[in-house]
Order: sequence, then structure tokens, then C-alpha cells
Amino acid sequence: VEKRKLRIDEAQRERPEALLSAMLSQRPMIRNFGAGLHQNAQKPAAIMAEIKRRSPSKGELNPDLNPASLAKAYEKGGAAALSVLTEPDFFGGSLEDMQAARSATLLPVLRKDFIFTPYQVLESAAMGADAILLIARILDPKRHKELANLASELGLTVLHEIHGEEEIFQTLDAGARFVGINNRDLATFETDIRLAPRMASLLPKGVIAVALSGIRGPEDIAVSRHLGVHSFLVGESLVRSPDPEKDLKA
Ligand code: IGP
Repeated sequence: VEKRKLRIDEAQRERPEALLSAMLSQRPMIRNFGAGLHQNAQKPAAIMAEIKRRSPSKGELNPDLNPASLAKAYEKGGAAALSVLTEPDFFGGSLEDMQAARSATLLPVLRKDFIFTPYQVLESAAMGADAILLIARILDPKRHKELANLASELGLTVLHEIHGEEEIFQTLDAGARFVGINNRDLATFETDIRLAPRMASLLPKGVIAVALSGIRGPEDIAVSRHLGVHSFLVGESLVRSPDPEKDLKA
């Protein structure tokens, strides 16, 4: 975490405020990220399809990954939104990947990164993100709320990530409407797809739960839907797939 903060401070120097505000003024028209997510058993599952080059637990996922063509395949497959890793050190991502994916489609895009600072929120908006991830576990409650407020001032949707029950209050207090429940324990990398439905049942009505991590195919989706979660974020299995469009339609 300290290392990340250092990198971010460096980045802060790279893009001065004046440049950032110039970029903000030329920002592309925002796309509605929340509209595609739902918790309706009658509708087809909503899938946020992720673009991720590698991960700390699995290493390189797809050496030939092309963000623009993968994004197009996701769109053709019926994905509700894109999620693009922009974190460079652990996930091999970049803001360029996010922009390439977004401009290849009409889908809204979530910037997936470790966001700690107001600068990063501004940068996300300036670079064309429609939504950002805020991870409860790595933010203190005050900072969490501050970043969420800034995001909504900028018209960005926030997907709040939680893993433990103790993170629910902080997240709702930050005004969450979309809560991503990470099935993967970031400390052990173990995944349990029953975690998201269990945690979702603790959220107030009207808050939309999204199951994150470890979803490998239609069976996992069926299990989760049976337990009451109808929106999903799928990364690894789509990134590795020879035919992600077909998988999304399955
Ligand atoms: C995707 P999977 O198992 O489908 O590849 O998981 C997603 O949940 C994962 O990329 C993720 C993540 C994060 C990555 C969830 N929360 C926070 C980076 C930071």
C-alpha cells in the first residue's frame, strides 16, 4: 500500500492540475453504468466483462490480449458493461487499455484500480471512465466517503467493493447504490461463490449487489442466481476464453 501511494504521488507530479482540468473539459459524454445492473430474477443475468492482462494469483492470463477487440467481443456477447484493470504493477493494466476498450464499443466502462486519492478520481473522469471501484478494505471511512462524493460530483458511478460484513456499514454510509461483493479473499486468494449471495442478503432493498470473482461459467451463475444475485463481474474465465462472445451468450 505504501508503495502504491508513492507511485500515485509521482503520477500526480506527472499530470499537473491545469492539464487535468483541460482534459476534464474535453471528457467524452458519460455512459450510464448503473442502468445495465439489476437484481431481477426475471431478466437475463447482467454481466460486467473484465479486461485483465494478469493477476497476482494467476500470473499472465492472456499474452495476446487486445483491449479493443476483446471489448468488441464482450459487446457482441451482450455484456452490460466493461471493467478494465488500469493498475500496472500487479495487473499489467493502463489507462490506455481503458480508453482503447471504451472507444471500441458503446459500453460504459469501470476503471478497476486501487483508488486512494481525489487525484485518482479526477484522473478517472478526465480519462473517460464512467465508473470507478472503491474498495472498502483499503479506505478509511472518511476517505471512502470523500472519494465517493467527489465521484458523484463528477458524474461517475461508484462500485463499492466489500468482502467482509464489517465493511457494509462504511459502504452504505458512503452512499452506495452498487455494491460489489468480492468472492475472493484478497489475503488468501481463496474464492467462495456462495459468499456474494450471503452478503447480498444483508444489504438494504434497492442496493444492487454484484458478485465479483471466481465465476467460471453458466453453472456458477445459475448457483448464484438461485441464491439471489443477478449481476456479475467476470474476468479470468472470459480473458482466457478462445471465444468470449459465445461464452457470454451461453
Ligand atoms: C474478477 P475473476 O476471478 O473473474 O478474474 O475476478 C474480479 O473480481 C477481480 O479482478 C477483482 C479485482 C478487484 C482486481 C475484484 N476486485 C480489485 C483488482 C482489484
